[in-house]
Amino acid sequence: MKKAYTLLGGVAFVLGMVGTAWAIPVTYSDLVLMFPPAYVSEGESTTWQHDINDDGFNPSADTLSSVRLTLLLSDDLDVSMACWWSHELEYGSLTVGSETYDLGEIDFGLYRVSLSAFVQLQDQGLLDVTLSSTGGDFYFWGSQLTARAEQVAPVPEPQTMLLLGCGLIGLAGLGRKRLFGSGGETKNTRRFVRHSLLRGIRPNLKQRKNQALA
Ligand SMILES: [Ca+2]
Ligand SMILES: [Ca+2]
Ligand SMILES: [Ca+2]
Repeated sequence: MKKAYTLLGGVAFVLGMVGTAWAIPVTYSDLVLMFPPAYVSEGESTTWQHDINDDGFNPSADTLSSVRLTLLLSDDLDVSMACWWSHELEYGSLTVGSETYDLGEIDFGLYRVSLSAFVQLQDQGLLDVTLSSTGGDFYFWGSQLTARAEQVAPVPEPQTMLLLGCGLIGLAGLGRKRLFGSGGETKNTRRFVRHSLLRGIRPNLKQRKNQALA
Protein backbone atom coordinates (compact mmCIF):
# COMPACT_ATOMS: atom_id res chain seq x y z
CA MET A 1 0.00 0.00 0.00
CA LYS A 2 2.91 2.31 0.73
CA LYS A 3 4.07 1.96 -2.88
CA ALA A 4 0.55 2.75 -4.09
CA TYR A 5 0.54 6.00 -2.12
CA THR A 6 3.96 6.94 -3.53
CA LEU A 7 2.75 6.32 -7.09
CA LEU A 8 -0.46 8.28 -6.62
CA GLY A 9 1.56 11.06 -5.00
CA GLY A 10 3.86 11.13 -8.06
CA VAL A 11 0.90 11.33 -10.45
CA ALA A 12 -0.65 14.15 -8.42
CA PHE A 13 2.69 16.00 -8.40
CA VAL A 14 3.05 15.78 -12.21
CA LEU A 15 -0.59 16.86 -12.71
CA GLY A 16 0.05 19.74 -10.34
CA MET A 17 3.11 20.79 -12.37
CA VAL A 18 1.02 20.79 -15.57
CA GLY A 19 -1.57 23.09 -14.02
CA THR A 20 0.96 25.59 -12.61
CA ALA A 21 2.50 28.32 -14.80
CA TRP A 22 6.05 29.44 -13.97
CA ALA A 23 8.07 32.57 -14.85
CA ILE A 24 11.20 32.61 -16.99
CA PRO A 25 13.61 35.58 -16.81
CA VAL A 26 14.03 37.27 -20.23
CA THR A 27 16.05 40.31 -21.38
CA TYR A 28 14.97 42.49 -24.31
CA SER A 29 17.24 45.02 -25.94
CA ASP A 30 16.60 47.57 -28.63
CA LEU A 31 19.15 49.79 -30.35
CA VAL A 32 18.39 53.13 -32.01
CA LEU A 33 21.33 54.57 -33.94
CA MET A 34 21.52 57.99 -35.59
CA PHE A 35 23.32 58.44 -38.92
CA PRO A 36 24.38 61.19 -38.94
CA PRO A 37 24.17 61.98 -35.18
CA ALA A 38 21.28 64.22 -34.15
CA TYR A 39 22.36 67.75 -33.31
CA VAL A 40 20.76 69.12 -30.14
CA SER A 41 21.11 72.89 -30.04
CA GLU A 42 20.94 74.89 -26.83
CA GLY A 43 17.50 74.69 -25.19
CA GLU A 44 16.22 72.33 -27.90
CA SER A 45 15.44 68.61 -27.81
CA THR A 46 15.34 65.48 -29.94
CA THR A 47 13.00 62.49 -29.65
CA TRP A 48 13.06 58.83 -30.64
CA GLN A 49 11.16 55.64 -29.91
CA HIS A 50 12.27 52.20 -28.71
CA ASP A 51 10.24 49.20 -29.86
CA ILE A 52 10.65 45.77 -28.22
CA ASN A 53 7.54 44.24 -29.86
CA ASP A 54 9.66 43.15 -32.85
CA ASP A 55 12.09 41.54 -30.37
CA GLY A 56 9.45 39.13 -29.05
CA PHE A 57 8.00 41.19 -26.20
CA ASN A 58 4.42 40.27 -25.33
CA PRO A 59 2.67 42.74 -22.95
CA SER A 60 0.29 40.06 -21.66
CA ALA A 61 3.00 37.42 -20.98
CA ASP A 62 5.98 39.61 -19.94
CA THR A 63 6.22 41.57 -16.71
CA LEU A 64 9.02 44.14 -16.83
CA SER A 65 11.18 44.35 -13.71
CA SER A 66 13.83 46.90 -14.78
CA VAL A 67 14.51 49.16 -17.77
CA ARG A 68 17.79 50.90 -18.52
CA LEU A 69 18.83 53.32 -21.27
CA THR A 70 22.43 53.80 -22.38
CA LEU A 71 23.01 56.87 -24.54
CA LEU A 72 26.04 57.77 -26.62
CA LEU A 73 26.54 61.53 -26.57
CA SER A 74 29.30 63.94 -27.50
CA ASP A 75 29.79 67.65 -27.06
CA ASP A 76 30.38 69.57 -30.27
CA LEU A 77 34.00 70.43 -29.86
CA ASP A 78 34.51 73.28 -32.26
CA VAL A 79 38.06 72.79 -33.51
CA SER A 80 37.96 76.15 -35.27
CA MET A 81 37.51 77.92 -31.97
CA ALA A 82 40.37 80.28 -31.37
CA CYS A 83 40.62 79.67 -27.64
CA TRP A 84 40.52 76.00 -26.51
CA TRP A 85 39.85 77.03 -22.90
CA SER A 86 36.71 78.94 -23.88
CA HIS A 87 34.80 75.77 -24.85
CA GLU A 88 31.24 76.00 -23.63
CA LEU A 89 29.84 73.46 -21.21
CA GLU A 90 26.93 71.22 -22.25
CA TYR A 91 24.21 69.83 -20.00
CA GLY A 92 21.43 67.47 -20.86
CA SER A 93 18.32 65.86 -19.46
CA LEU A 94 16.24 62.89 -20.46
CA THR A 95 12.44 62.71 -20.28
CA VAL A 96 10.55 59.39 -20.31
CA GLY A 97 6.82 59.59 -19.60
CA SER A 98 6.31 61.96 -16.66
CA GLU A 99 9.85 61.44 -15.30
CA THR A 100 12.88 63.63 -16.10
CA TYR A 101 16.46 62.51 -15.45
CA ASP A 102 19.42 64.88 -15.20
CA LEU A 103 22.39 63.67 -17.26
CA GLY A 104 24.84 66.23 -15.91
CA GLU A 105 27.57 67.63 -18.07
CA ILE A 106 27.87 66.17 -21.54
CA ASP A 107 31.33 65.27 -22.79
CA PHE A 108 31.97 62.26 -24.99
CA GLY A 109 30.80 58.85 -23.84
CA LEU A 110 28.05 56.64 -22.53
CA TYR A 111 25.30 57.97 -20.26
CA ARG A 112 23.26 55.39 -18.35
CA VAL A 113 19.83 55.96 -16.89
CA SER A 114 17.78 53.41 -14.94
CA LEU A 115 14.12 54.23 -15.36
CA SER A 116 11.94 54.42 -12.26
CA ALA A 117 8.68 54.07 -14.27
CA PHE A 118 8.05 52.34 -17.61
CA VAL A 119 4.27 52.12 -17.98
CA GLN A 120 4.28 52.77 -21.74
CA LEU A 121 6.84 50.03 -22.40
CA GLN A 122 4.90 47.53 -20.26
CA ASP A 123 1.55 48.36 -21.91
CA GLN A 124 2.60 48.84 -25.55
CA GLY A 125 6.16 47.54 -25.94
CA LEU A 126 7.09 51.08 -27.01
CA LEU A 127 9.08 53.78 -25.24
CA ASP A 128 9.13 57.43 -26.34
CA VAL A 129 12.24 59.25 -25.17
CA THR A 130 13.09 62.97 -25.28
CA LEU A 131 16.63 64.26 -24.88
CA SER A 132 16.93 67.96 -24.12
CA SER A 133 19.75 70.44 -23.84
CA THR A 134 19.64 72.37 -20.59
CA GLY A 135 22.78 74.24 -21.58
CA GLY A 136 25.04 74.30 -24.64
CA ASP A 137 24.74 72.15 -27.75
CA PHE A 138 25.81 68.53 -28.33
CA TYR A 139 25.29 65.43 -30.47
CA PHE A 140 23.15 62.38 -29.87
CA TRP A 141 24.56 59.23 -31.55
CA GLY A 142 22.28 56.51 -30.33
CA SER A 143 20.42 54.79 -27.52
CA GLN A 144 20.42 51.21 -26.27
CA LEU A 145 17.43 50.00 -24.26
CA THR A 146 17.83 47.00 -21.95
CA ALA A 147 14.64 45.66 -20.38
CA ARG A 148 14.52 42.74 -17.96
CA ALA A 149 11.27 40.83 -17.69
CA GLU A 150 9.68 37.74 -16.19
CA GLN A 151 7.90 35.74 -18.84
CA VAL A 152 5.02 33.42 -17.97
CA ALA A 153 5.75 29.96 -19.43
CA PRO A 154 3.07 28.88 -21.92
CA VAL A 155 0.50 26.45 -20.46
CA PRO A 156 0.45 23.11 -22.41
CA GLU A 157 -2.28 22.87 -25.07
CA PRO A 158 -5.44 20.82 -24.23
CA GLN A 159 -4.35 18.02 -26.66
CA THR A 160 -0.96 17.71 -24.98
CA MET A 161 -2.62 17.65 -21.56
CA LEU A 162 -5.07 14.96 -22.74
CA LEU A 163 -2.21 12.78 -24.05
CA LEU A 164 -0.26 13.29 -20.84
CA GLY A 165 -3.35 12.49 -18.80
CA CYS A 166 -3.92 9.22 -20.75
CA GLY A 167 -0.26 8.29 -20.24
CA LEU A 168 -0.47 8.92 -16.53
CA ILE A 169 -3.70 6.91 -16.19
CA GLY A 170 -1.99 4.06 -18.10
CA LEU A 171 1.03 4.27 -15.80
CA ALA A 172 -1.20 4.30 -12.74
CA GLY A 173 -3.02 1.20 -14.05
CA LEU A 174 0.25 -0.63 -14.69
CA GLY A 175 1.53 0.28 -11.24
CA ARG A 176 -1.70 -0.94 -9.65
CA LYS A 177 -1.46 -4.28 -11.46
CA ARG A 178 2.11 -4.75 -10.27
CA LEU A 179 1.38 -3.63 -6.75
CA PHE A 180 -1.88 -5.46 -6.13
CA GLY A 181 -1.24 -8.43 -8.48
CA SER A 182 1.48 -10.06 -6.41
CA GLY A 183 -0.36 -9.67 -3.13
CA GLY A 184 -3.83 -10.56 -4.41
CA GLU A 185 -2.93 -13.81 -6.19
CA THR A 186 -2.62 -16.90 -4.09
CA LYS A 187 -0.10 -19.62 -4.85
CA ASN A 188 -2.95 -21.89 -5.92
CA THR A 189 -4.20 -19.40 -8.49
CA ARG A 190 -0.70 -19.11 -9.95
CA ARG A 191 -0.37 -22.88 -10.09
CA PHE A 192 -3.75 -23.16 -11.79
CA VAL A 193 -2.80 -20.60 -14.43
CA ARG A 194 0.55 -22.30 -15.08
CA HIS A 195 -1.08 -25.72 -15.43
CA SER A 196 -3.83 -24.41 -17.71
CA LEU A 197 -1.26 -22.84 -19.98
CA LEU A 198 0.89 -25.93 -20.08
CA ARG A 199 -2.14 -28.11 -20.77
CA GLY A 200 -3.10 -25.90 -23.66
CA ILE A 201 0.36 -25.98 -25.24
CA ARG A 202 1.41 -29.63 -24.72
CA PRO A 203 -1.21 -31.27 -27.00
CA ASN A 204 -0.28 -28.91 -29.78
CA LEU A 205 3.40 -29.69 -29.36
CA LYS A 206 2.68 -33.44 -29.39
CA GLN A 207 0.53 -33.11 -32.51
CA ARG A 208 3.29 -31.24 -34.33
CA LYS A 209 5.87 -33.81 -33.27
CA ASN A 210 3.68 -36.67 -34.60
CA GLN A 211 3.04 -34.79 -37.85
CA ALA A 212 6.76 -34.28 -38.34
CA LEU A 213 7.53 -37.99 -37.73
CA ALA A 214 4.73 -39.28 -40.03
CA1 LIG B 1 13.28 46.59 -31.68
CA1 LIG C 1 31.43 69.19 -22.32
CA1 LIG D 1 28.73 72.48 -27.38
